[in-house]
Amino acid sequence: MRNLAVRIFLFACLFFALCSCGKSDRHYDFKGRVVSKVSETHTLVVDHENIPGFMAAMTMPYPVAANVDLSGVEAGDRIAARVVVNKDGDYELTKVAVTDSSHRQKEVNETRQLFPGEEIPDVELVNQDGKKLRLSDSRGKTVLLTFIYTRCPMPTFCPRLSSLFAAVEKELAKDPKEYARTRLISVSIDPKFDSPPVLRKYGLAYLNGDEKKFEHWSFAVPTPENLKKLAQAFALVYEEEDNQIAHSMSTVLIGPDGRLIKEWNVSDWIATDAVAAMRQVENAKN
Ligand SMILES: [Cu+2]
Repeated sequence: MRNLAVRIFLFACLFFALCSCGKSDRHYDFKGRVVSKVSETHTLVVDHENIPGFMAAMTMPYPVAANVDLSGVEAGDRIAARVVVNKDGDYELTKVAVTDSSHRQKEVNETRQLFPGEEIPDVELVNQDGKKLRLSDSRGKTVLLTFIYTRCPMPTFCPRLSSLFAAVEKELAKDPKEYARTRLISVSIDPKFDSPPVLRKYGLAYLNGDEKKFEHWSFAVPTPENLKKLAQAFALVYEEEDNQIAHSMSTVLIGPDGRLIKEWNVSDWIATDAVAAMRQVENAKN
């Protein structure tokens, strides 16, 4: 869904860039529903109607002009807004008026796909030692998290992701400071089969048998309900069929503040990409 939206969005941007050369700022008034408010970045994620001349109907994040007060706007609100687009194609909302707040969400923590900058759901999992692990336990660390299942027979899927993680693990271990500031988590999408002992055995194969490294790289399994929450948040699709699990891939980078930074939906990234992205987070912090 989102990939399609992003593609349409990029196409719209390109189209806009091509036909907007030399023109001055343009503005469009539209209506929509606030999916989420990201206060830190002063951004609204809006599910909006078609905006003729600018953007097809879709859900996407909009930066909001600094002088617009968002304290009275919450997820679920229907809004009327104005988007101003400058000649470079940059855009922001300059007017935001709540037209209907009766659908305002009381539960801010509803699960749905996250955008960068949003807080990840703090679900509980059980790690390879049978101990409880919460995603919030990693606050203060930069976390690379992916989804796997131990029985996965597709070389370019889970085995590939776990090999990539092993390479990232090795690279991070070269610098003790970096190692201390980072964590890796492989989340099983197979709660039925991937018990802690199964995960432990699987993990050791990627850690050269060094069980001390589980402190840095956890293999954890959620309950089916919690898995559903995580999968929604990270746009992961999985379905059991014929004793296997057909699934998409999602690897996410989570900042020390527990917010989503970046995601990869394929396995064509290489370990150095992830390590570079993790270092960038650390550098930004200092
Ligand atoms: Cu797999």
